[in-house]
Amino acid sequence: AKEQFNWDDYLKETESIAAPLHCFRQSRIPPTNDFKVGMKLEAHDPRNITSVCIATVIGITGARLRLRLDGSDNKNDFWRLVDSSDIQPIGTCEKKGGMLQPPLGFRMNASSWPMFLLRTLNGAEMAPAAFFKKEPPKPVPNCFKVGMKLEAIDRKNPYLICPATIGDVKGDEVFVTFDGWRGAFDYWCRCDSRDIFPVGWCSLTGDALQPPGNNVSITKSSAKIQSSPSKVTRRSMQSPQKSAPVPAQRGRKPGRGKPPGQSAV
Ligand code: MLZ
Repeated sequence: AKEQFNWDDYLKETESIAAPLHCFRQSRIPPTNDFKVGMKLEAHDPRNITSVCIATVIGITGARLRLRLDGSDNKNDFWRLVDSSDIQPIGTCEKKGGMLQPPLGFRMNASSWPMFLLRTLNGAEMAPAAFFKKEPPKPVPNCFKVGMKLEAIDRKNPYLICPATIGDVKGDEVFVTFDGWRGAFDYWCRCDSRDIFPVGWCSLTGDALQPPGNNVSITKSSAKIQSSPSKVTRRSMQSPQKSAPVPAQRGRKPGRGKPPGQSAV
């Protein structure tokens, strides 16, 4: 059976430390997620953040919601924490004197928006205001340091939360590097991003933390060509910027496609 990823062991193996809780814009105890699939709410359109749209909860994962904008397609789902300031109860926009907007890429003619809005809200199950939690305050200075470990959303596969390492720090920004993926998924973000979490977050929310990249690929696809299995494990556990450059795929059979850990999907 595949070994389960364990932060305590991993931190020891990599001789690294977890980024302290106070570095993150996350509540110390993840907010409870009371939402149910099918409930509707207001959300900022991720592709057009000035407009507030109607969204439906399509899925629940840990402290996050998988959302789809009403009138949009099924190719642009997005995930938000229940304490995200991007979401609010239905009625909030109107109370503030705003108007609900059709999502970018509204499937119908723009002129049919008012009627669509009436129909989509008629008889809808609206998420109660108590389900929305207050967004935690911004951490004051950027206190991340290079080499610190964290859990981060893979922005190319936003349903995934993966073990990561701070690769660089510049002003208010941090470079998030995904362990075992050789840079393919890395990104810069603000230190107060809602996409990064302290070590242990997933085990508190019940999310499935992904194992580091090479760990899986190497043991699966090239175990036979490695001389020492213990070396495989140790290398796979190193953070990307610490790992020795990977030798040209020695002993790899030709025509097997990309080396492990580099596939984008
Ligand atoms: N489908 C992809 C997921 C990669 C996830 C990487 N996260 C940092 C793959 O398995 O290649």
